Amino acid sequence: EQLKKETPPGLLAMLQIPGLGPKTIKLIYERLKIDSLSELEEAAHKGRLRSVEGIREKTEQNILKGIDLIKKGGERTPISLAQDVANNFTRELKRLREVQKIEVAGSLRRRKETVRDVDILIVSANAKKVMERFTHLSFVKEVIAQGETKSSVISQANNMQVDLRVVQKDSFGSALLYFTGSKEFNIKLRQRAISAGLKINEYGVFRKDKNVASKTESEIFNLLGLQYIPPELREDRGEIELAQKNQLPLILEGGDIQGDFHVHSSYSDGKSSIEEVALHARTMGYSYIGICDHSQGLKVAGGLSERTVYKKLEEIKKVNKKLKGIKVLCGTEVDILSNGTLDYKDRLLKEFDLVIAAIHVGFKQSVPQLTKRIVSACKNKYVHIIAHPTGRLFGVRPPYEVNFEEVYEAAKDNNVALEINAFPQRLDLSDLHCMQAASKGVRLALGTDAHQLSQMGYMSLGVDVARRGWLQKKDIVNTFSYEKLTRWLKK
Ligand code: DGT
Ligand code: CA
Repeated sequence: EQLKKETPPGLLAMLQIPGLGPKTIKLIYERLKIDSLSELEEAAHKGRLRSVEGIREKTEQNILKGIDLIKKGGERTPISLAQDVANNFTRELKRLREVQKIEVAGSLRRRKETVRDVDILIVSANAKKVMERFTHLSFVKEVIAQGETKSSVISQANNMQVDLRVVQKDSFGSALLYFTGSKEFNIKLRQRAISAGLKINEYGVFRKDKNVASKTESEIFNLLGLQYIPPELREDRGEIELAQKNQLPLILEGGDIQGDFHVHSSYSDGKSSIEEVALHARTMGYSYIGICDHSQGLKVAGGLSERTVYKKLEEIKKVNKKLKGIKVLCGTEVDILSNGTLDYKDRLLKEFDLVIAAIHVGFKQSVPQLTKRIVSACKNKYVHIIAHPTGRLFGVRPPYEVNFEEVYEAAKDNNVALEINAFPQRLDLSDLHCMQAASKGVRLALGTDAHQLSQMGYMSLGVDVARRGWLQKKDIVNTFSYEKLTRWLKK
């Protein structure tokens, strides 16, 4: 940490440029007083780097290429894409006989909604072989660094950086703990260790010079007098203090989920029939499934006319008669129109088992206008859930702004749940908003927004958000039994 402070951060950034090592960076820094990527880029463009010994025109071109790559890779990637990248690597590396253990660490293990780079840890007695394979995988675009214990590559998919570390079997727990982070969490943990007369690093926990815990994370938490802290909570938001008092919240688990409230069928813009969705829900172990198609105004998404709504109600009755072990809820994702009214009249809304209200138009309205629209939807006695409450889409549009205090209050007062939309581009509400909402006594409801059967698997991304938001079973409507749910739906 001290050396980091003494070194201009720009020099460390330069180290990420493929083929540019510390010696050359030092020379560039000393001769040309360059200590940032932007200055380096400018100098390379002007051909000024060539005045440093050992740098030729070709080197300059490579440096420019490398800077481009870093700029692209410097952006954060939504977790679902990062997970795909990680899976590509772990799938291949697992096939090596030399790999005894493999685990993803970093922000991906903490299930953060976006990830900068993927961190992989491997236990192996033959690091060299593992590194050879890693750097030569077919989907590796560039090798940034290849060393004995650490290598970094850029993956073709998304230009994401992937770091691999090979560690000793005996220090796997401490390495996993360290490289899972977060950095803030690590710092707090280290302070704790120090005040107990211990030293903690990626090799173990040391008393004097004796390594007293390093094999597993559990054994390290234990030694530090802490409950095991799930990776999703490791952000230094008070979890260490609670773990010390044995008071960590028992956060939601995937197995607690009894159903999905937000699936589209071929009645609107989904790919599958009601029965197909129901059967798939049953194989997922659910006891109920909410099929919410769009309302009439949303023509681009095949919104249902009043007549079609009645047809759908009839079909769902039939499917419920036919299928055992799964209850289908006839739902709608009704539009909250620009003027704040809903896209169906109350006399139609009351026919549905489940009503989700959503904003799909008029995103550019003022904060008070948008807030008022959501609040008035909460006040409608047939509305159960507000879908994707901030409307964000990663890489497409930022969240619209609302007055959250007012939204939480309206949701709580009217017994309306806020959705955790688990569709990969949405993850809306986010973890921190979930935490706030729950602390105000607001319930949350998970929905995948699936438009085809495989997308119903996005539920786990919603569970991740809930866990990062410290949510417990009691906060989540999807954990209700069918009986409890029907009581809740009647309001
Ligand atoms: P990101 O930005 O999405 O890749 O987030 P992380 O958390 O994966 O961050 P990364 O990849 O820079 O580092 C992986 C872990 O290594 C991090 O969560 C904690 C640990 N770590 C990294 N840098 C430091 C540091 O300067 N001090 C300490 N104590 N731990 C660090
Ligand atoms: Ca990372």
